[in-house]
Amino acid sequence: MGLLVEGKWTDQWYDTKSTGGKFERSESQFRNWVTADGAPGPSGEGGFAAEAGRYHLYVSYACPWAHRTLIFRKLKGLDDLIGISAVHPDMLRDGWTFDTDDKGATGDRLHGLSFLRDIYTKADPVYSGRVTVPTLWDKKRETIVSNESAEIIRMFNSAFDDLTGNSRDYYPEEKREEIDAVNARVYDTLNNGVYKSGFATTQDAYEAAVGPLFDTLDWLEGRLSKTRYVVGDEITEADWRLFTTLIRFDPVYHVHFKCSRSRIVDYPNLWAYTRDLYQQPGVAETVNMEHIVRHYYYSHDTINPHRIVPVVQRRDLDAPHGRG
Ligand SMILES: N[C@@H](CCC(=O)N[C@@H](CS)C(=O)NCC(=O)O)C(=O)O
Repeated sequence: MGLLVEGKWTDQWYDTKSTGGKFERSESQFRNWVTADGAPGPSGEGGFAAEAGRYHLYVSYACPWAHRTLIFRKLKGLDDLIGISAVHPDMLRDGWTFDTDDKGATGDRLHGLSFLRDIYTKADPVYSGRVTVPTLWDKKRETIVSNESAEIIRMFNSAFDDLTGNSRDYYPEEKREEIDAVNARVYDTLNNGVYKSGFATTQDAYEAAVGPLFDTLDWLEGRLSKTRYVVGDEITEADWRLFTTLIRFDPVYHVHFKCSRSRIVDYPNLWAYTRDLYQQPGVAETVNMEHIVRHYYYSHDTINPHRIVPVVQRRDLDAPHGRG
């Protein structure tokens, strides 16, 4: 695992020395927006109009951030408009690769390149920073539109509606304030909280992450005892952002990232809710449990130096959820 420094690949792990053992995620750098007419979005520059076949999405099936974008692509009927390439689940010295010796790893369908970093240097030959999925590529301007999943899902939610005729809105105006508030807590303590727990290199940093993490799960369990979804009885963006962490929790985070106080199956509402979301049309096919399990245990040798991939318990995600 490494990063690009002025376009050159340097093999280095996350630096936690300068932060007292804490894992700090760096900000995504490509922040343009695809919009219906190409007008600029909330950040970056304009000129990225929604068009069928113009954009290509680079993902890892293992990654919870990329998973959000796969879900929105599916739910919003964008399969035929936006192609995808999926990286290999092992992320080692070269970072994400386009090796294809694993089922589900497609290679780079667009350019036939070897590494995801090649996509970044194609967009910016002197790019410095992490090379992450998801990455949304514009074939027309030959550049990266965005590598920020929270923004890519917002684009997918509305920018292509005129082309698909699918106007289901997962971020409705009247619920935005509440969705944003839930997202903020869930992001900090849970989506990113599992990483803060797992990558902490001091006891204090670990405990500072894992305490709030389980407080949030307890809080969500309470909310889900009252409403079917986290913000009312309709599915919103907040549910999908939560789902990609919940689905990885028991097989991966509970063990590998030491989020060990409880499992999701120990929470009746959260567990039924996870199945409810999993069973929504199109969602199951975005979940690749083989890549999820393989990626984490095999790639993070600082926390699992022998790269033993555990035999995990298989749960029946298709079991009736009894909600709604
Ligand atoms: N803020 C980004 C985070 C993406 C991210 O960190 N992806 C991970 C995979 S789960 C990655 O590609 N990591 C590679 C690295 O950090 O070098 C987003 O939400 O899109």
